[in-house]
Amino acid sequence: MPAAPAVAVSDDVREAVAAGRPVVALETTIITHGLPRPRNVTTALDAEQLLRDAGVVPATIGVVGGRPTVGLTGEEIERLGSTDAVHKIGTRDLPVAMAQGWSGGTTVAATALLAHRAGVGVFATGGLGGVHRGAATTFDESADLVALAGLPVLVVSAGVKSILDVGATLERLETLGVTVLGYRTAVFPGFYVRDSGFGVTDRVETPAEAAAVVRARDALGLRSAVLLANPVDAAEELDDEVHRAVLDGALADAETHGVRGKDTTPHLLDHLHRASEGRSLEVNVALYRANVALGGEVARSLAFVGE
Ligand code: PSU
Ligand code: MN
Repeated sequence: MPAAPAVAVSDDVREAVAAGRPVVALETTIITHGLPRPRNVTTALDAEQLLRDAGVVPATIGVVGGRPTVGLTGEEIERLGSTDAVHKIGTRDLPVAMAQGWSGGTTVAATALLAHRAGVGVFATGGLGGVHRGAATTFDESADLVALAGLPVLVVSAGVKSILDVGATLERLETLGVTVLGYRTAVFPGFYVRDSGFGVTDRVETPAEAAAVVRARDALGLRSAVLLANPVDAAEELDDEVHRAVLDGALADAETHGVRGKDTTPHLLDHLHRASEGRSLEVNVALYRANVALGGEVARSLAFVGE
């Protein structure tokens, strides 16, 4: 008997990939560790519906009972989003999760890997992980960056969060050969705000232009990701003063509590959501929806090639 495949792929996703129909991968750490309950589950299910309404197959990716799964069911998403006993699963955790039967949310890095394995080339998230402040001494740099260096996917994100060292993150993306495209902007977005204070040198104006960059990368045989940086809608961004105040508070709080390693990002996000009285949460949900919608458009654009 052949060994069971390491990655379970739902029939929906498998058939769409085989037929060349548009599919968008979605991560689950945003559900398990990024957003508070019950918004985490409603946001995840809304994202799937938004894609279906646009004629795109959603592939929400996570680990259930030790099984990396591409195309979770609604029930599985609800279960991941409502239990405490779930893990944050990065690339290096995947083999342990499989061997020890964990359930959990996959980070951008682990999700991109699983998406690529299943033949899904477009992935939408809220914000990418990056170089943390103080990384020069802590060496805390998200594994998302290294993952994107070696996986030929397109990731839509609202830049990286201002909790990070944005300048250092952009430098690392350049070193790692990740193509960074501003979507209708020459300014790198700062997640909660449209302007991180840093520029991007390359930009595209339409989903079709982003798709053209992906095709050129593939024609060249480059194995690195394209990061499509989509700024949050101007009407939705976080007020500048609120942003600065809660950000400083969050960083100080993490320092006081000696938060380290994989707990850092969830801790900072949770603090921001509470300190801004939910306003950062609304921004997070809004930009996530926008990124999912844009991912859907790029996936459609890529799928229509040669028809
Ligand atoms: N950005 C968000 N919400 C999140 C994350 C990023 O808006 O929940 C998650 C992603 O899954 C990302 C992870 O891959 O945080 C990065 O964690 P770390 O910094 O530990 O690599
Ligand atoms: Mn880290």
